[in-house]
Amino acid sequence: MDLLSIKDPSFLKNMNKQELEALSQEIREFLIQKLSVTGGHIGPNLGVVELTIALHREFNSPQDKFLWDVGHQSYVHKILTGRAGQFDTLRQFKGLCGFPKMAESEHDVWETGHSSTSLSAAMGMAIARDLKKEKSHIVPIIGDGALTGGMALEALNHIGHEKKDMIVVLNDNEMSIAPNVGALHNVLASLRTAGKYNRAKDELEYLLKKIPAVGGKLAATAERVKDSLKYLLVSGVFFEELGFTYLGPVDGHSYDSLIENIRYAKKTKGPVLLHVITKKGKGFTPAEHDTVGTWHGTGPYKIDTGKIIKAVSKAPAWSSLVSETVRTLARKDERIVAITPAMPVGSKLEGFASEFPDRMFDVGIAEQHAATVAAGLATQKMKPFLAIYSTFLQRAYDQVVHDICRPNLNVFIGIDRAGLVGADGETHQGVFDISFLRSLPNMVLMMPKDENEGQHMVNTAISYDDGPIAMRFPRGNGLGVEMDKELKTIPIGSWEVLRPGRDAAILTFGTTIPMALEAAEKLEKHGVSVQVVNARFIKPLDESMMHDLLKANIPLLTIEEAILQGGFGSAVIEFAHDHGYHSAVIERMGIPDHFIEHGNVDKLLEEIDLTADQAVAHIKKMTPQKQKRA
Ligand SMILES: Cc1ncc(C[n+]2csc(CCOP(=O)(O)OP(=O)(O)O)c2C)c(N)n1
Repeated sequence: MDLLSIKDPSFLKNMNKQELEALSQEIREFLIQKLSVTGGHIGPNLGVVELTIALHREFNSPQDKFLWDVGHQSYVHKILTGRAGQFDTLRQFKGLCGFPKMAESEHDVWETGHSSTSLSAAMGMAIARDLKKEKSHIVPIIGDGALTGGMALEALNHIGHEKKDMIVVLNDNEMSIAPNVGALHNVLASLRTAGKYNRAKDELEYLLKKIPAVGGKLAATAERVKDSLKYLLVSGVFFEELGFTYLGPVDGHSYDSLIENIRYAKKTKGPVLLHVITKKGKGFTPAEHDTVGTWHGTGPYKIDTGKIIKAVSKAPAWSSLVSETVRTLARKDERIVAITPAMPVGSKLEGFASEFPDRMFDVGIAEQHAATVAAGLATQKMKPFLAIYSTFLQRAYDQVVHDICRPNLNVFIGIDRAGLVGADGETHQGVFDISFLRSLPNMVLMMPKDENEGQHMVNTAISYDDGPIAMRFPRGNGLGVEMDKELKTIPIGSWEVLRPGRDAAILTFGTTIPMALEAAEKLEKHGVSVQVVNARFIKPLDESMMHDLLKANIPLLTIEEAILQGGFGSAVIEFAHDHGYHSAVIERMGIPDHFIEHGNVDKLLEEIDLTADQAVAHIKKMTPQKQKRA
């Protein structure tokens, strides 16, 4: 069938098994082809083709509500809800979002990007439904990886207690991005192999019902029999003990099995956990055989060879630079321990893990736990390196405040993907960490201008023993600069002048330094001499340089690839104000007060006026007398 002609999922109701299977095949071919050009989350989506089709066939969306946890596996749902025609624009500026988006479709009832939120949101929706006396099925779909997140476990606890009607679909493919980890993973493994438990329970119930006039005593015995059967047949009864009816394991690629179990779940009162076994990457050999996580989300690739097309860069990836420098230091310092919340591949910790398997911990999607594990290690005079993406650090804020900063513990937080990240969009932009960390007592926050300074900063962080220290670094690769052989330490709170100038100064750090240098170059041609400062410590500021600049009474422009409120520019203004420089002329460039959507980073920077030309315009405005002279 023509996938582009799909307006809504109602057509599925009349399809027989053969037609559903043919449709699955077409959707797989469509995804493999489209994503080979745009890139995207190919593995997770190929795994849920039958599951998504079966759900849309058996429920009535949007009255029945699907909540896609993380949301990276919602492409099939997007196709079935009339968005196939937009796949050429997937994850591009103004194009189809890679995650559920309420503005895109009435079928997207919950927005995600960060994991493990679907069950809590589903609970809120179930409470609202019941208070309003409405009828609908609420169906969160959560992966075995996302289930390890603390929020999901908090929600299971609450849902089981309240006994709300809800069908939790557990999409178990044994993978997070990397292979899933943890004790819960073992619970699922035992359920997967328990096989026929649910059917056996059904059969027993059927038999019991056939016995006429079951008296109280017999019924009680029957309950006990059921209970012991449960223990007999299932090595882990985790979900039933939590108050859920456990259904499964269900073959997530068999329509017979899926439809039968979904129908049974719909009839069951109270919360149901439908345990569906799927294969990530199903139908595309390289993705199906992926044991590392390469095909979880990729850039464009060649379909015939399965080769991922990557821009070649001679410069190291920032994540590698940081993790490999920590690894080098770990050879000499046995106290160094690395922690990742489910991102060993993205954080390029594979090398560290293979060399120091006892000192590397993938804790699952558990950022809060990761931060406090780091704090616990630090109390014992170990040197924890918490490798975490800026966006996911948001989830561990209280742990950073309460467990790390307050007791002033020596934790090194490597803040990866700081700044705009591009295609993943609103939910993943790393633009808030400056504001939320700058306000914390004891925190040192820095960002290097290039990978050479980056390696020295890692060394600085590991040698620092006065409390928490964080280094932000961007997504992607360094600049390709020459690397010093010897690691140095950088004095805390020290900035450097990259280019001298008399008439104005630009204070910036990290990725926006080239923009500042370009602006200074252009302004030179207009007769304006602009100093460019590498303000590599965002906290503490270089107070002596700040005083010098403010005493010189030249206009200052701050530039940051981060949200303006409470950011670096705010720190500079606060400093000037607090030290009585009331006539100081300071302007700020950064991310305005709204969430930044998906798209190519350069395009996004242009959209929000974060460009060298805008810096030129700011400085020109602040130096009118120089313009006349020029
Ligand atoms: C809070 C948070 N931490 C980390 C991530 C990064 N992340 C995205 S998908 C994913 C794995 C999810 O695994 P699972 O739920 O099993 O889904 P699958 O991809 O296997 O279908 C991770 C760790 C995230 N999205 N949110």
